[in-house]
Amino acid sequence: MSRQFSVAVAGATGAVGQTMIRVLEERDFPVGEIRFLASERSEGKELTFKGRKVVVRKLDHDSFEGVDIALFSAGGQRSLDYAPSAARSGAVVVDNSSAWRMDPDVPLVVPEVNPHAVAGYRKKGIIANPNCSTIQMVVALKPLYDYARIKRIVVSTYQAVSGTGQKAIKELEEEALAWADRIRGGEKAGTDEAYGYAGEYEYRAYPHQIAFNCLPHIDVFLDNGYTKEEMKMVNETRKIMEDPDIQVSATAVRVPVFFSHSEAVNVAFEKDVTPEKARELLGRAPGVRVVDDPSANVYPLALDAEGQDHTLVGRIRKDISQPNGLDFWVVADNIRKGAATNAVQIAELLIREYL
Ligand code: NAP
Ligand code: 12T
Repeated sequence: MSRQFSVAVAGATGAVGQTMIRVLEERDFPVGEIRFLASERSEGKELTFKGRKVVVRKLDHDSFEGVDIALFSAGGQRSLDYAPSAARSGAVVVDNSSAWRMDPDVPLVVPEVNPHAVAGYRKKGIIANPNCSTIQMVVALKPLYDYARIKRIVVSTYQAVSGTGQKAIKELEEEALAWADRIRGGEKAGTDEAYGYAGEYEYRAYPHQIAFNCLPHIDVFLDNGYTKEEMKMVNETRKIMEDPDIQVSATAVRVPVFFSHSEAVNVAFEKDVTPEKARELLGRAPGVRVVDDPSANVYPLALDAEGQDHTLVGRIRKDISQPNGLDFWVVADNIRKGAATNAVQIAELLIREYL
């Protein structure tokens, strides 16, 4: 029988953790023992893995004895506090938070783009999973980069609330249901009373109502006027593509969508890439599906990407404003390819090539 691995999931009760568990099952990852870890709030709760009940334990420094692979998605602070303990216990950590991504001794990996970087896990015992918005963008850019190099990227994101976790999913649901109640209760559509909360509601996940709104604000604002989410797209793209000269400017926007991030991407290449060439390159790129027949109303949609693992690319067209430019639209499930699936793919690469 081929080798089986002891796997721990830290943050098992969360939006990403729950999906990670389902992805391990679906992909038939060779799991021997499984450990589910979360906060003390979840201690004793029962989750299932392949039909068996597994009791959730409290994440602690001694949680990783005998663990081969520790998948972390319990927030950046928990990654900073506990990933080194897990590594010291002999586990290889695949971390979903932003805590370790820019550490020069931690590889930042998208298996379709820089699988060789996994080897760097030996330095700290930690591999970082990139930000969801970065992952889907570099999956689409890699085949184009290999053909024509990239000088500059201008990207605007339309990000789902699930990226913020379970409380934000609930918040959008509650805001939408409250709106429906007000409309049914006779509030006139189009009035502030029907669409907004007019101060009666305490926002928890975001500083403003997210239902029927767009918030140009994801993660915290930095001194340069960008948000941390936007700067992740700049710095992580350079690290994953191994090209510090790529210029990136990003605007990250939260939209009232439950699952899947969409992105409008504008790229300046070093040489011309026709839309036909781009469709050909993307058509045979791993992890990509070209969905691009606008005359039949066919283009990537968040609802179509939801629940699957491909990065969908469409609306591919020549940028009329500059030489060697392309515009396109990229959509992927932020919880699957943007987090859980990418992390499990990294673990698969690790056990296949290194453990
Ligand atoms: P979530 O739904 O809020 O879940 C948070 C998880 O962390 C829960 O399992 C929670 O356990 C656990 N947790 C919180 N505080 C803890 C503590 N003190 N000790 C142990 N466990 C604790 O959030 P999520 O969306 O799953 O996100 C979780 C992490 O993944 C975050 O670090 C986030 O940055 C990262 N993430 C990454 C990407 C990406 O781009 N790759 C995308 C989304 C999220 P309880 O249920 O017990 O509270
Ligand atoms: N703030 O992994 O709010 O760095 O959508 C991912 C998603 C951070 C991250 C979000 C975030 C990350 C979000």
